[in-house]
Formats: sequence, C-alpha cells, structure tokens
Amino acid sequence: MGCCSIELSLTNLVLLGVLFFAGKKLLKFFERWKIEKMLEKWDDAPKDKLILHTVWRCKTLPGISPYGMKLETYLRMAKIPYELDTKDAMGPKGKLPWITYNGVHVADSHLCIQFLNKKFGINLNKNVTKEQAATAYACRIMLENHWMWGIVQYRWIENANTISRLMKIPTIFKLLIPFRSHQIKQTMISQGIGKHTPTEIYQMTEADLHTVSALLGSKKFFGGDEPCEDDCAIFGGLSQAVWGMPGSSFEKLCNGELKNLKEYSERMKERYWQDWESCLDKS
Ligand SMILES: N[C@@H](CCC(=O)N[C@@H](CS)C(=O)NCC(=O)O)C(=O)O
Repeated sequence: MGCCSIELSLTNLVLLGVLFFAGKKLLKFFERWKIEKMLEKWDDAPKDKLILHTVWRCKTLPGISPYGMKLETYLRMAKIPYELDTKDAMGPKGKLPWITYNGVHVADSHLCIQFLNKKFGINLNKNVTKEQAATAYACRIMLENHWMWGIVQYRWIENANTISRLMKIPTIFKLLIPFRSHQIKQTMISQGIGKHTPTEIYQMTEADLHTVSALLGSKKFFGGDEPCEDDCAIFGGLSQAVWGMPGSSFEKLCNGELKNLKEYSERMKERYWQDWESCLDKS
C-alpha cells in the first residue's frame, strides 16, 4: 500500500510538472498573440506619422523612463515631429520605449535612433571630435547599463512608493508593485549587482555620477558648445537624478558636489523642453 501511494504521488508530480510546463507555454503563446494583435493595430497608424510609445507623463518630469526621456529628447534634437502613445507603452520586446513609423516597429531606444538617423538622414555628431563622441558614448553606456541599477534599487527595491508618488497609476498596478519589486530583485541578483548590499550598490552607482561629472567638467554639453547625439541619453539618465528621485543620494549629489550635472540638465531642458511644464501630469 505504501509503495502504491509513492507511485501515486510520483504520478501526481509528473502530472503537475506537465501542467506547469503546458501552462508556461500557453502563457508565452498568449503573450506573443497579444503583442501581434497590438502591432497589427499600429500597422494602420497614419502614413508618415512617427508614434513614440512610452510611459505615462509624470508629476515632476515628463517621464520616469531614462530611455523614454532619451528618445523623446532625441526626437526634439533631430526636429522630428512625433505623436505620443502611452496606452501601448510596452513594445514587441517587452520593454519601453519603442516607435512605429509607416508600418515599421522598432524597439530599443538606441535602435530607434539608428533607424531614424538613416530614415531622415540625421547626424547629430557632425560637429564633434572623435574624443568628444567617445567620451559621450562611454558616459551613455555607463549610465544606461550600470548607473540605472542605482535607479532601480532606489525606486523599486527601497522606495517602491515613489513610483505612485511620481505617477498616477491605476490601483491594480499599485497592488502589483510588491510583486514587481520581488521580480526585479531576482533580476538584479541574476545580473550580479543584486548580490551587493544597498550601501555597496549606492557607492558603485554614485561613482558613475562622479565620473560623468568629472568628464563633463565645465563644458556646456558632451558635444562641446552644442549637444551631440549621446547628450540625449545622458540627459535622459540625469533627468532622473535631478527631477525623478526625490530624497535620493543621487538628487543630493546633483544639488551639491556634482552641481555641474544639474546645470547641464537645466541647459538641456531649456533647449529642448521649453514646454516642460505642459508635459507634466498636473492632475
Ligand atoms: N535598452 C533598452 C532598455 C529599455 C528598458 O529597460 N526600459 C525599461 C523602462 S525604463 C522597461 O521597459 N522595463 C520593463 C521590464 O524590464 O520589464 C532601451 O534603450 O530602450
């Protein structure tokens, strides 16, 4: 009898495993189907209209996504008219921002910029030296791929309530924040950064801001007197420290020791975001 019950529980276990994998496959299939339906809808967007899909407007800055702010700033620098869509913010790769242009969908802010440069014959690096372009590139990569973990730690792990303070989000999403926070923590652990203590994470990511500040020095922009292409990404990142993380050590640094970063952000804002106030969610 004992042996029989072991067999039974083994059968149950196998069944459970099969169900689990079938469920996962079904969920993947459903997600793929949902994305395809969404893309089909955007295939019919008006001709020659560039749609920027990104996160909702916020209270203290236009967007809490550094990549969204980067791409929108690029569009302004390149003088490409666009229409904002915040309903389908998550794109075909499950991330935001992304764009639609004449039936073509491009995901990833940098791939979008490369696509638009080609399409519209834009070169925002025309007047910069190789050294300036290289410095800006290094700062962009550092902010986008390393410093961003500091943003994630602050916003999602330690102060998850800042998200709902910065943005008006539906109640259902608010309820999901702890779950998302847990998921993000797991991603941070797999990436490696999440294995460090919060103090260590902040030390490492504050060092990025110190580096960007030292490389900027007294220059107006990373491109010199005029911004270069990667200035849009550097601004996209720094705008989060200056206006998007109230009370953080990053904000404090930009208001004090690294004030050239705040001055730089103000300059970019003044140049490309004259309508800043009307881009905020005041409701
Ligand atoms: N390399 C991408 C990064 C985009 C990205 O990580 N976006 C975040 C928002 S700031 C996102 O969509 N996160 C959702 C997720 O990872 O599930 C780009 O430059 O567009």
